[in-house]
Amino acid sequence: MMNKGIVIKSTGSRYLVSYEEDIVECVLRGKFKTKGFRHTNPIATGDYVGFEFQKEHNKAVIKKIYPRKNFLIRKSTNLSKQSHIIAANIDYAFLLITLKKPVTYTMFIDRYLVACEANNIVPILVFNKIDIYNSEDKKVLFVLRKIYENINYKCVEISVKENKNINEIIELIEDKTIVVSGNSGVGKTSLLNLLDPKLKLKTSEISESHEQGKHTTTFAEMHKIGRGFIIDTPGIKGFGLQNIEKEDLGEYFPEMKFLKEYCKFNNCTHTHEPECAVKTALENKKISKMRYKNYLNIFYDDDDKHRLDKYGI
Ligand SMILES: Nc1nc2c(ncn2[C@@H]2O[C@H](COP(=O)(O)OP(=O)(O)O)[C@@H](O)[C@H]2O)c(=O)[nH]1
Ligand SMILES: [Mg+2]
Ligand SMILES: [Zn+2]
Repeated sequence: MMNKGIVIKSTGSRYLVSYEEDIVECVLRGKFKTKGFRHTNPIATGDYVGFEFQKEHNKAVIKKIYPRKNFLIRKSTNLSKQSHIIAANIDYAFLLITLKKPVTYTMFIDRYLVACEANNIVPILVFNKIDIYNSEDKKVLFVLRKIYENINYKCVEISVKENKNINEIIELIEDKTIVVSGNSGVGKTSLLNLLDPKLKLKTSEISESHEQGKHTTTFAEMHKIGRGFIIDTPGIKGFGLQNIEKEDLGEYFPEMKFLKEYCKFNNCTHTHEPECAVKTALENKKISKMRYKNYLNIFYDDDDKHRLDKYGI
């Protein structure tokens, strides 16, 4: 009989599958076909799989992988053109943002949002460390929230340190699969530890380059939080931006997407074209200038791999 579970950890050939209240160790047997994919891992964390128990207790074999609704991918750096799936079937991507210690730049936020839109993942902006914000920071936070809420991105303000508004996070998690991203030091690991003190994951202020280096060899692991799952992502490098055509970039900025039909040219890129509805909206202050600047930055610098690396995308 086939059972359906969700892969919470994959370590090469063995998979830990969450099934009802148990964790079942599964293996893959024989050749496993993943049509149209050239990934180093045929099954990823977050995959729903069908498996059968074997005679030996607590051993099981994966027989089926269910279609993915989305996935986060990391390109291999070697020449094999293979890629590694970090996580699959993500309901929400929490982007942890801090206005200080460290500063999260809006360029980073907007690149991340574009990557989410392009990969069919719903992002949620989680502003952390509100305990250290002075009145000036709070003003900035207010303005930022307004910009992003106006284009329908959900925003939450929390303090992991002072346990503020964590109930909002818990309500969002519910029975969902969530990835947590953000610059090094914004509190990703601290949040996970707060949500489940049993985890006792190591927090630190390690440098970004060190963190990226460390993560290139490890696999993403999901943690069960209530009925949901949460993944502390090993970086979001290669999270899809390089596959976006310039002409399509506007599709991933919601405020531009909806205006495009009013531009003179139906393939308007909102850059050099006349009678552009996006530019009119900018002049009338209907859309955010900051977002438009970031749009131009992505539009013109997309080929610059080093710059993308700098942003960790
Ligand atoms: N003041 C303050 N510090 C925090 C908060 N959340 C995390 N930190 C601290 O920020 C540092 C980095 O946290 P960590 O969880 O390792 O960040 P990560 O790199 O995103 O996993 C640690 O020293 C945490 O104690 C918060 O809400 N307020
Ligand atoms: Mg961490
Ligand atoms: Zn236009």
